[in-house]
Amino acid sequence: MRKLLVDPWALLAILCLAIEAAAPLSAEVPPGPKWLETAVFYQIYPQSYFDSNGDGIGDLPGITAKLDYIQSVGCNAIWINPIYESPFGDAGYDVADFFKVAPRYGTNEDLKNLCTEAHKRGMHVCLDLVAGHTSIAHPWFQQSALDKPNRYSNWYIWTPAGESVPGSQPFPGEHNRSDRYLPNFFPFQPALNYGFARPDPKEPWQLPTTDPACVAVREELKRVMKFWLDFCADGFRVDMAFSLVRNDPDNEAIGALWRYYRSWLDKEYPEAVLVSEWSDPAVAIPAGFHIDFLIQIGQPAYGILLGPLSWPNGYSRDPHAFFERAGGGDIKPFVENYLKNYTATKSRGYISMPTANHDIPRPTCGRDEQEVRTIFAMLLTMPGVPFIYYGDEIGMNFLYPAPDKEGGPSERYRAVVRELRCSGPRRRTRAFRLHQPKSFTFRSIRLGHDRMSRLRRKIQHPC
Ligand SMILES: [Ca+2]
Repeated sequence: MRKLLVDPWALLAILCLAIEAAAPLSAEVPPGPKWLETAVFYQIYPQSYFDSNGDGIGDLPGITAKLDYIQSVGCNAIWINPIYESPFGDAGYDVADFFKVAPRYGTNEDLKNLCTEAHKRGMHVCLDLVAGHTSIAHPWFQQSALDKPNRYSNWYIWTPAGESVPGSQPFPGEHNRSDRYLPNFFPFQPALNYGFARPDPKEPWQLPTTDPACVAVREELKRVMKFWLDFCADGFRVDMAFSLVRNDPDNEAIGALWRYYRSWLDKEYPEAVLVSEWSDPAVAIPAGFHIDFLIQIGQPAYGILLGPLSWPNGYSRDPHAFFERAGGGDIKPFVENYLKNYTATKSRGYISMPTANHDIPRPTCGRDEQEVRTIFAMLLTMPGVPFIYYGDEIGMNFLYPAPDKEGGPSERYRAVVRELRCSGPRRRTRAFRLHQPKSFTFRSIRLGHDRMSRLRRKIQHPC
């Protein structure tokens, strides 16, 4: 058996030398707000962070109460997963009102207070921007689904009822159109219509990106960003940022769309940042993002390194990851891919590899403390902006199996549709609120103050 703690460090040293060769000390600092150069983010999944009122769900006052703690870890920025009004079929990634904080998390004023307290401490607050879709409970979609044409009819992508378009969904209801809509992920997340880069002339339902409806959607997203930036936010992490424009094989139209937003931000909000869930830095950063996550989707780099979706099997993992004690992985494809992306983007933006996120098991899954410390030493000293998934700073375990409270596709969808069938249009929003879980529990295992102190030192003094 190969020894884990020899090969990784040797190869890490080789990687560092390669990065240094690719980026001499005189390398240009990427454009963007100055605060990004020293930012260390703390990602918070709000429902299972600190619960200030004891109702079983984490909330915004709870995050505010923990700002000193977050700062003590060495973090000076936070990204909060979606906090907007939602039926919570997908943990808030099914937004029903982009301009309102979900009552279970508090109020808009609670968010403003959180930002104020963060700014007092020199910290920054980024929100989650769910740009590509809404909930079927969103008023835009409910209007769009009506038989009678209206302003919102083409804000979503509707395919003819008699045409078999992969993935299209019916939306039953007494006054609803017979067309089918295209979801962006789960069926209850209809895709907003930013248009098709290359619409098929034989398919008139495929609108070009210049169609007035698509332009209206584009401008509405800008209005959402402006609302929160004026309110208190310092930027956004953009959910599925790659997904907005359809049939865009060269990424030209999606790149143009995000460059449009970035140009506007640079002019009106130069201190604001855009972080993409794209996992293709060579595309996302030229498209205008300050930071792109290199994660478990898209390119295989992060998967080769951590195998976040691989399963532990004794000292090995299936499929293999580089960070496994049995040493069955191979770091070369990661190094090649990382250097290719880094070389292409180092003067334009940042590549960030988080310790974990809300979509993958924590790195403690199937690993011991030595292994996790080795992983964090690498992730927190690589170029780019560090992102620490809440709880990783205390070595929180990954609990499996755990009950699935939010995020299931089929059962949840049926429940939501059932509710819509039973509700008149004016009652629908209230009906969706009833779907919020009554409680949310999250067990954590704190592994000791000494580990947290070591990690804190590593963050504050990475060299
Ligand atoms: Ca609470």
